[in-house]
Amino acid sequence: MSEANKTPHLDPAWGIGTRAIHAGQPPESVTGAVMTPVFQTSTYAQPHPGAWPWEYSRTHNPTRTALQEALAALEGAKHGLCFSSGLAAIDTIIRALPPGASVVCGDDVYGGTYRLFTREWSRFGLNFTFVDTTNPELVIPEGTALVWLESPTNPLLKTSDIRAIAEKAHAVGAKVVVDNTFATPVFQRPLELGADVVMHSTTKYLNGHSDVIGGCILTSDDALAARYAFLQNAVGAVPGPWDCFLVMRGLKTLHVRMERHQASAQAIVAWLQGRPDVARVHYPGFGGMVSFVLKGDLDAATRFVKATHLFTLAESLGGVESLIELPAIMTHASIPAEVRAAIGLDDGLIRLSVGIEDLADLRRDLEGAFAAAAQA
Ligand code: P1T
Repeated sequence: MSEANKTPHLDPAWGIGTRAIHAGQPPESVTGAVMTPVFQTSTYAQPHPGAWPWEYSRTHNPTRTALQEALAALEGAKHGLCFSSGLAAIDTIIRALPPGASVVCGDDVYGGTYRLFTREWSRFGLNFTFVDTTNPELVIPEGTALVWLESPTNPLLKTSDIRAIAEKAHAVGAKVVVDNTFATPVFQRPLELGADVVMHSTTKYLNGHSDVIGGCILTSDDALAARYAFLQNAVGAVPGPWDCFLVMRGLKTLHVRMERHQASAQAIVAWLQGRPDVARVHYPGFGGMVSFVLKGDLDAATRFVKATHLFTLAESLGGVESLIELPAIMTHASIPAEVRAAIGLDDGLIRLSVGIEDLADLRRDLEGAFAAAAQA
């Protein structure tokens, strides 16, 4: 082993920024390349049949391994596994359950999560109950196998007491999964709060540049990790090495980006709250996501989201560029209207992913949209 390889994969003393830049990513052993190479290969030459640790890239790929170790280090997990999308990661967690298992799920989740649970996995005899997990009186029934939390939620940005819910869940033998996509490990590390599993859509803040679809699962539970690793290989929803490289590259600035996303989001929230034409603002106090409701009808909200220029009208979130959307019509359209109404997801709710452009320019862009919305 060369001098270059003395860099540890992970020093437990490292903070979140150092982890994002170095964990799992020592200089490469052959050339000393500082950046983990893109091992763009499907297979590996073996000196003897079965005698090589690398056999096939669905099973293992060094670029993916580096990303998995980096992501695990960020969440304080022993194990990390990457998937071809956030939904593929979610699918793996549900697929790992026994037939007939019962899942308690937060009532405000990404529309694609709701669709996968209700329209696909329920066909195989799994039971999903949607509840308000922000309710301190929440009861986790005996026989629950899994509690699924988004905190903050998409798109209403509600937060749940992960520690209290983990205690209640564990008392009945249930595992707790937190979709930590909105918070990122910069602002919240659910495993430290008692959750068993964390998942992310790496498509969002972790990659941060709106050019990759990906997902990951992070856990310190050896048995669950072994089950997920089996499924990663057996089902095969793996990301390619180039996408892994891009997420790793994006990760290196995660902590710096998140500070700026948050500072700008907080400034925009304070400004929105002071406006007479805003009926309601949702913000959990941290992070870069904001949602709000205008005074006025759905047409006004539609005029608003069409009038911004820097805030691009698009699904997704968490990139350096600002995005705007109407969840009821776009990201959460697969949730039936009566279910959306029951949880307070108004048709006119506007969701902002506040990017890291200059705040004054973002404010001016929103000013223009308020003016356009007011012109009936
Ligand atoms: O898009 P994908 O990488 O498969 O991740 C799905 C997903 C999972 N969890 C949360 C909290 C998410 O927000 C998403 C994807 N969300 C959007 C595309 C969106 O605009 O809300």
